[in-house]
Amino acid sequence: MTQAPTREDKFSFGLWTVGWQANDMFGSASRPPLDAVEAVHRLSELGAWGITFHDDDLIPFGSADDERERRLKRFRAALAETGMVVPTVTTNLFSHPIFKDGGLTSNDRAVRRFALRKVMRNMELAAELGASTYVLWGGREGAETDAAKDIKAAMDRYREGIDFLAQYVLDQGLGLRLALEPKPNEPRGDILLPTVGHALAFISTLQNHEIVGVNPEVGHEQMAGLNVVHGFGQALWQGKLFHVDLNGQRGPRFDQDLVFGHGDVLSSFFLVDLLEHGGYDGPRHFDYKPLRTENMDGVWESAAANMRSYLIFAERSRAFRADPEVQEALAAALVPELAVPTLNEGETAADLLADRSAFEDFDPDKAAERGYGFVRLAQLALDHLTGAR
Ligand code: GLT
Ligand code: MN
Ligand code: MN
Repeated sequence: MTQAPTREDKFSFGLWTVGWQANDMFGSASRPPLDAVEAVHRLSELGAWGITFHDDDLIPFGSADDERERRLKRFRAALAETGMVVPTVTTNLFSHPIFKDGGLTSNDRAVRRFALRKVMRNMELAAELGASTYVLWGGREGAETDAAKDIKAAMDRYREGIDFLAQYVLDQGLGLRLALEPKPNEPRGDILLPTVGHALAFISTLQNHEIVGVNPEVGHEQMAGLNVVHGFGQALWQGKLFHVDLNGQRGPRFDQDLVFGHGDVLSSFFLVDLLEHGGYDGPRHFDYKPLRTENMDGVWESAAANMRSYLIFAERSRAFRADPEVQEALAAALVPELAVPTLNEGETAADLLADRSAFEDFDPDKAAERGYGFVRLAQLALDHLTGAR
């Protein structure tokens, strides 16, 4: 039986997820607005540990200072009452029409300056609430026509913006790390930094690259037809997996933001296996949209479903790894051997050239006869995942 979620599981939710009123391209809202205070209480009751938000989720764009304070006071009280934490905060640089051509990479310089100020202001709030990660999703940083955007200039401005914000964090001692969230398209026709790979390459060009990493989202990588486990895995390997957005997606199409596990089940299983056993210790953050068909009961049902899916996969992954037959199959498939360096310690090119067994006496045809047994392993995984074992 899968355990109920606890704080130790570090499950967190965006306020914009359970709070989504389900207004889409073709229809108006199907649910009432959700008070942030209620969201904190309900998520806490369900066993979540943290809540995250965009500035505008909590304090509507353009609110006067006293209104801002009033809302923050209620929110802080709800956190104090429940013990819920705010591990991560982000900025909305995509809803207001001012950002229709982007925030940090808008062609309009005044918009870029306004965007920086909006992020800086919210970073201070993030630090004050104890957050350690600041997510930047550049949903409007992009274009529909290549005639409209000088990509090299846009990358210069993106780098200028992120480096400036990272420097601000360092100068002010805000204690935040920045996590860039890739997405290939939607709402823009094409978005800059479309995949984990693009984002990692971009980060390596930054002055302040140490405090900048990625916040990959399951569905966004799958929209680009990519393997999520590989993307998250490489980010982890590079020490750049600062945060994760877990959800579900069925292949390359519009951003579905399904409940985690309700998309590609097998990939979700291996992703949880990676997070649980690969050294990731950050929040398990869900960024999904409760289906438009659901009323508020369904919203809470769906929030619980994300955590339940994760815990099921974690439990199945432990069972998979503990199974002696799996261990034997892993060994037969030489999975552990990949951890052995290809060269001996201190071995030089001359040493390798002198090793006749590596080449002159090596029989490629004989070696090619071996089967790796990967299908057996894949089936063992499926057996465990489905509870057949
Ligand atoms: C928006 C987007 C998400 C991002 C959020 C952070 S906002 O809902 O679809 O993937 O994570 O800005
Ligand atoms: Mn996301
Ligand atoms: Mn998404």
